[in-house]
Formats: sequence, C-alpha cells, structure tokens
Amino acid sequence: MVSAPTRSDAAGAVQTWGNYIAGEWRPAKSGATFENRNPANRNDLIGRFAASGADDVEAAIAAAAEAFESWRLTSPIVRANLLHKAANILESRVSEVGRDLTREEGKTLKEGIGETGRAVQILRYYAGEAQQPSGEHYPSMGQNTLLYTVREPLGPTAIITPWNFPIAIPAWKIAPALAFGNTVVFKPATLTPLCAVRLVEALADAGLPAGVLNLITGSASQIADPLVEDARIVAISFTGSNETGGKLRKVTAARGAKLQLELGGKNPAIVLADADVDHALQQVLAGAMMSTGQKCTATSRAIVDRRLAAEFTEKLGDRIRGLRVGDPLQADTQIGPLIDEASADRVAGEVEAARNAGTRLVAGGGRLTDQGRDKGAFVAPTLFADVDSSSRLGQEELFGPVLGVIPVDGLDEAIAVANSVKFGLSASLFTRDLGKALAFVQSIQAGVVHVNSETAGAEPQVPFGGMKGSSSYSREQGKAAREFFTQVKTVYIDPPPAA
Ligand code: UN1
Repeated sequence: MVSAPTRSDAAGAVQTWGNYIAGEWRPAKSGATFENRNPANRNDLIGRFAASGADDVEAAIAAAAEAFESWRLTSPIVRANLLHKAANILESRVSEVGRDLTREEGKTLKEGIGETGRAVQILRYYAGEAQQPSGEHYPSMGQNTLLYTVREPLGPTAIITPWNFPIAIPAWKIAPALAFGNTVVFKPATLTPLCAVRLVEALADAGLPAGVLNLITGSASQIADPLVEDARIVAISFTGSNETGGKLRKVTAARGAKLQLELGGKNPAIVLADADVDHALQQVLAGAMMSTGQKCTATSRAIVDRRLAAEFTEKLGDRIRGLRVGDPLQADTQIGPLIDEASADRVAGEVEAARNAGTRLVAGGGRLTDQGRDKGAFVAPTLFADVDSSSRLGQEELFGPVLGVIPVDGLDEAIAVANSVKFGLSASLFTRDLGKALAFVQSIQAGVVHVNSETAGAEPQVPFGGMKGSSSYSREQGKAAREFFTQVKTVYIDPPPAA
C-alpha cells in the first residue's frame, strides 16, 4: 500500500511512498519499490519508495503536458499566492523535514534544518519574482505601433536533482519553473526521495492544481532516458555529475530542447600572506568540511602563500583533527557520514592513492569504524600538505571531506594555479589588500567569487553557476531563473488603418 505522506511516522512502522502524478499519490505501475537507508546507520530503514519505470514516466509527462494548457494561462499572482502558501506550510514543518533530511542525507541536524529553511526562503523569493515586471516596452519606427516583449513559459520541463542538497536544489529549480508558468516532472536523486516527497507535499497541500508538478522516484537507469528523450519535455534543468551532464548535452542538442547544467567544482581558497589567519582558517575549514565536503561549491584546494603555508597547514590540521564526526542527528556532531558506502569507499580509495603517490598526510586518512561508526559511511576529515597542483588530488573533484594545501609564491601564481583545472564554479581569496582583491576578482575563472568568505553558499536573489566545465553558461536563481524558464515573444500592435 502507498501511504499519503504523513509528517510523523508511527513508531517503528516503515512506510511506502508513492509517486505524485496528476494530483495523486500512486505506486509505480509495476508495484516495485526500493529501500532508502540512513547513511549514518544502515540498520535504520527510512522507507520504501516507488521504483518507477517508463510507463510511470509516460503518465507523469502526459499529466504535465495536459496541465500546462491551463497553468500557462493562470495569473502570475495566483501562482505567487500558491508559492507563498507552500512556503508557509514547509516553514511550519521545518524541524521535522530538517530531521528527515539529516536522517536521509547525513548532513548535521543544524545543516538539515538550515537547508529546509533555505527552501522556504527560495519559495518566498519566487513568489515575489512571479509578481515582478516581465517584458519590456520599446520605441518603434511606426508612429502608432505598440512594440513590446512578453516572457512566456516554455512548457513541461524535467527537473533532475542531486542528493547533496535534497530540498534546496529542487526548490530553486521547481519554484521558478512554476512561478513563470511551466509544468514539471521532477526526478530526484534515488538516495534522497523523502526530501522530494516533503517538498512536493508542501506544494500539493498549498493547492497546486493536478498535473502541474509530478514526482517520479526511482533509478536513473530506468527513468532518465524516457524522461529526457520525450519530445514533450521542452527544457531540462540538471544538477549533478559532469558525466551525466555530457549525456544530456547530446540528447538535448539532438532534439533541440533547452538545457541548464550545474556540474562539478574544484574550488580554490587562496590565502595570501597578509590574510587574517584565524578567519581564513575558520572559513577554509567550513568550506572544505561542512556537509562532509559534499557540495559542488566545497573548498578542495587551499592555495597558500609559501611564507604562511607551514603554519597554516599545521593549524588547519589541528582543527580538522578536532572535528567531531558521528551521528548527524546528535546535536554536538560537526561532521556526518558520506551519502553511502560506495562513496565512502571511493573517497577512502582516493585518499589511499594520494598517500601511495607520496603526498604528505597531515590529518585524517581513511574510513572511521570505531564508536559505532562501522554502521555508517564515515570517512575521517582529511588534510594533505604540499600537494602538486597537477596531481589527481590537485585536479579532480573528490566530493568528500578531503582538502589539499598547495603552496605558491604570491597572487599571480595563486591565480594561475587556481585557474589550472577544468572546473570554474566558486573561488575565495583571503587578504586585506584591496588591490589584490580586485585583481583576483578580475582574473579568477569562477562563476561565484568570494573575498574573505568561504567558497560555498548561494543566496537565492543572485545568479548562481560556474564557468568552464562547471556549468552550461546559463545561470540559476535570481533574475537568471526567469531567463532560463521563459522565452521571449516580441509583439507589434498597430491600429487598423482608418476607414
Ligand atoms: C551552496 O553552496 O550552498 O550541488 C549551494 C551543489 C551546488 C549548490 C551549492 N549546486 O553543491
């Protein structure tokens, strides 16, 4: 049996959750389900979710296509009111949903509740955006011509999201899609379906009309192709791996669909000799280790002036060794597990390979299995010193709590090293020198640039996205979201000739 979502699980009962299609919670047509387990404790079964197939995708797309005909004509003010209502509903559930997020994804409770609050803020932001002016009035050659543009919705869209921000990223894609009159088929990461259910539930409870937002859970290998290849899906917004991003580029180029990609990062924090060292240490630590390093905006390279490098590395190592790693539902835990066993083994393998290549390990260095941590996907927060920028550790995104210090001589070399990777998502500089800050802002190849703050974080009112291999030149959030989720119609209106 598929449960309608409930917000408090009966003690001990394991629920089965459905897809949400055409305004109804339904099991997969095949009846198949998959299990979702807590990455901090594999004995904790969170629930069973619909393992969808091509026929479920078909039903979701058909519902989104049908609903588009009336949703595109619905007043933006009505759409705004629905988003406001959903924001209020989610806000009233913020501690329960934040707890679900932590149990399912593994980031700390503070981060889980914080991210849920962020989703609330995003829903509110797009409720406001929906009410902003759209289109422009232009002068015309024709004396009496009314010449203007309007921005119209695209149609049914596919929203494909990762597990690392399991409620904020879906909110920042779905809210603008809906605000500007599109309908949605939402395919969340297989590892975090409960957060997807919680977000959809808030929008459904707010009174979103049937078919406007459809959720299909399950494995990408079963549902991605029928979703992204369907001609009715006119636009796709995806955050995830460069590998999947590359496949989506091919599919959408071949059939002419609009595509927005947010991919990986190998984000540098440059620390100059004149920086406030304590502040830089604290920000670099947070940028590298919060959410167990599993952010595409995480800091994974500390590029430090050689005069400071030894002292900085030693102090950072002390702080990293002092981090409390454990059950993220415990209030005093600072670092939770990785998302699953496979990720923990993969990251531990990368750490082992870097050690074998002779890189100097300062802190951490592998799986943690004591203090009950053998039940979960725990990896020690890890620091390497004197990293060679051209090594794998210096170039590839590891997506875990692993940071390398790369010593350099001054700002020019720091920027050259920072830019020497295929990614360009976010970057930080720590300095007191305004001239150096401005030179950094001008030459760093990154879509999001920070001076004296960490590389992660994204406020909803400004564009977010990367340069080079991190993105697809389009941006998300802020006013950029309207550009992606609408298309322009140019209108000439002339009076009929006088009789
Ligand atoms: C943040 O830094 O708070 O998947 C947001 C990611 C990014 C979002 C980062 N797309 O990690």
